[in-house]
Amino acid sequence: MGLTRYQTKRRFDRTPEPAGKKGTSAGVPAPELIYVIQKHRATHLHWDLRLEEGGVLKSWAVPKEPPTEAGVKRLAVEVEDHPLEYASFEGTIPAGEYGGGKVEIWDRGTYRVLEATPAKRWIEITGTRLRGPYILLKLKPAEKDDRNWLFFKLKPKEP
Ligand SMILES: [Mn+2]
Repeated sequence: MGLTRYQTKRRFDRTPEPAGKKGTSAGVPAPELIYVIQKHRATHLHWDLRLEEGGVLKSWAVPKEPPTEAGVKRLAVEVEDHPLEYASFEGTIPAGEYGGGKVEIWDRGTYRVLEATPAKRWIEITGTRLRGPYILLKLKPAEKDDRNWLFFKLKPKEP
């Protein structure tokens, strides 16, 4: 995924520059990965954003409804990784258990990585409610244990 941005900017049938061997091949988009958001009526209603990464679902709890349009920024609190099978989970976690409350799938589909660093994910989401380019941005990248991120949609030409 490190070369995706380099490769998408160039037409390797027209430039003598190397296409690069790592990452995806020129003209071939990054693989489609699991994207899901579960609405979770726990003690505090929130939306769990989950993105397949490295064989698990990276997860963020979003306290307000995730944005479908550019211009709305949401706090997204990083939580523990979940197993891939969790993407299809719906049901009621019993009261008194961790996360007790109703879980329902609010949106699901796929996403592609456009650029990823430890403090940033620039992704293209193909869901039903959420579609298009989104950013996850760590608020305090220097603080390793800080779990607060921002989640927002980009206008088509950004960044
Ligand atoms: Mn949750």
